[in-house]
Amino acid sequence: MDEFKALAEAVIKGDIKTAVAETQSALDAGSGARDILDKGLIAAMDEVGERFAEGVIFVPQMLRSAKTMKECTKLLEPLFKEGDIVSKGKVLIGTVKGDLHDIGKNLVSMMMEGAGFTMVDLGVDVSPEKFAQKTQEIEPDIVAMSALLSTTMPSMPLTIEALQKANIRDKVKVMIGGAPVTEKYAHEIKADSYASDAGSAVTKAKDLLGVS
Ligand code: B1M
Repeated sequence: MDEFKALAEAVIKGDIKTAVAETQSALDAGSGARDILDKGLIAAMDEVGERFAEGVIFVPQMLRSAKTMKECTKLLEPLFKEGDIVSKGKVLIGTVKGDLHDIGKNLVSMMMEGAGFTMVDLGVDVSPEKFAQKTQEIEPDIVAMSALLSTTMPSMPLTIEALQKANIRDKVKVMIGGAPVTEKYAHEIKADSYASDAGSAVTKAKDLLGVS
């Protein structure tokens, strides 16, 4: 985090103006978008999470940091585009029911779109029924679910169940991810794939569909 200390500190403080300026000056100085994201922004959000868990900061400060990160991410977004216009596949993505965390999901969506996938984003707090209904409607190749809370993870197998009930489970691949989610959990609930971060979500999605 040292290389991007001022940026990380601004994100932790929720100082949007400074954080955006620091992101821009890191880009101007030749830093890679991936490094800025991983070593600056995500590292800062991990610190925010730790401070929250320790009771040093509270929900409003977490929200402010989240808003700050989102503003910085806007500057990085164009740099994740691979410049490919042929769609690699359609992906329906959302954060599961009861869960309002969307930064990680948005990053996954942004990187997948940049890599050539067509993304349909259902937002946050998406119920199993909504995932199933939208899957029937838009016929995606992949249904991608994000969860950040251990209490909302059970909505993932419920969504798979809803796809089964609607007789469409075998028509789509299911990918899951989010901080508390693991590869083991993906096996347990019979998801087709798990990705630990936005970059590997792209690789895993390509593997699932057999595209390069
Ligand atoms: Co919340 N929160 N939060 N929060 N929050 C966590 C997740 C927590 C770990 C903090 C902590 O206690 N240390 C904790 C969860 C504990 C647990 O269940 N294990 C927690 C809690 C408890 C809560 C509340 C319950 C707090 C309260 O109200 N008392 C509440 C719940 C609200 C709800 O959802 N119903 C809550 C609320 C919030 C805010 C709204 C204030 C805000 C979210 C704002 C927003 O997203 N728009 C917030 C934030 C910001 C966080 C932390 C600090 C940061 C999350 C984040 O954006 N990280 C977080 C602590 C932490 O994660 N370290 C915390 C950066 C982001 C890039 O990473 O989302 O992990 P992440 O995404 C990664 C990977 O996980 C992966 O790729 C991404 C990029 O590499 N990934 C996927 C994600 N989805 C994927 C999907 C894929 C593949 C990969 O395939 C489909």
